[in-house]
Amino acid sequence: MKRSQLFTTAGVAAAALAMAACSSSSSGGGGTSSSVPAGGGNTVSSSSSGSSAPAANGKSYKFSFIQGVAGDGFYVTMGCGIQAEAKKVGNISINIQGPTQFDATLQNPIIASVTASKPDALLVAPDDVTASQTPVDQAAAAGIKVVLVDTTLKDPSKAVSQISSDNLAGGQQAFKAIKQLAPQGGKVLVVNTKPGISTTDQRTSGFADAAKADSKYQYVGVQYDQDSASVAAQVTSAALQKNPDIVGIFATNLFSAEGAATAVRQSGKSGKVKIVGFDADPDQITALKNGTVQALIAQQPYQIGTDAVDQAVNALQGKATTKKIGTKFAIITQKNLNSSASQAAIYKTHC
Ligand code: T6T
Repeated sequence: MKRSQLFTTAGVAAAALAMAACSSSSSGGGGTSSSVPAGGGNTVSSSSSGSSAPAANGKSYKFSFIQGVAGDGFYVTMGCGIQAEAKKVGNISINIQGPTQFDATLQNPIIASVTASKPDALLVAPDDVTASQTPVDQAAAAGIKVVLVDTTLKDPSKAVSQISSDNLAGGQQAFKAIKQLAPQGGKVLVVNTKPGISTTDQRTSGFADAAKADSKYQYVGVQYDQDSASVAAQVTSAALQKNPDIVGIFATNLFSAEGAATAVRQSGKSGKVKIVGFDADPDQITALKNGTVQALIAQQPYQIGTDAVDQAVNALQGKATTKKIGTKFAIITQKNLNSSASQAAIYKTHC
């Protein structure tokens, strides 16, 4: 897999922000023309077949990808990587489904029905570290090769591989970014999805621990938005009313960042309250351009997708797998936004 050199590791991310230079990324090669259409019911699904080129061992495979939530640019982009890699390997059909909300009670029945359909591999972003454990374990017990993409479980041992960003480090880097944007210090807030999502919990911990350890800053806690931009806007507005002297907000994912940006703009504090958001979908990029958001930490969902296919194929062919793969971040700022690398790091709305 190609990994752009412009992708920064967490360790150099803050320095990259300070320079506001080319710390951004490419999300890899182009995707297939297949897309994930919005559908009715509580799932969104699509299928696409790979090319007719045979897999290395001459077999054809059926893969399922279950997103954390449908209609999220992060998982759409991951699906593009999955489909492109499946096409490259050949003879792999891909079925993509996701719940309409980031909620294990909606996702678990999808995992169960996919398990019943007996795919060769299940690439899944579990919605809850605890509540998703049983259905994912049942898939593995049924002989399906499970790859955890993005989120993880309390016990990930049944998976042949898990692939994600280093989310704890991501939260720490977000605090460093806030420090550079608001060097005078002051109150800082986290806007997060909901407890139990491994990724955003880790980002929050990374940020909170770093903020609490710095006496110039006062951590005013976390507000939960249920992975909804409108709830994120409401809770951010309320927090800004309660603490009008907040200097920085870390929004732990795409919808949190969109909602936090709306609230800061509506309060007339754009540019005064600094926002660092995880992820980089087109709406977040608009907020960055408008000056409501100062920095976006883009992940590599496309890369996670291509790596996941490769790990599943390795497992199916009896080859060694890599138990844990960490993908990188890119920091996008107004200054580097127009670079081709930053443009390539923006999440896709379709493949
Ligand atoms: O930030 C990503 C993903 O890493 C997280 O697990 C859930 O939220 C996103 O999908 C963005 O909305």
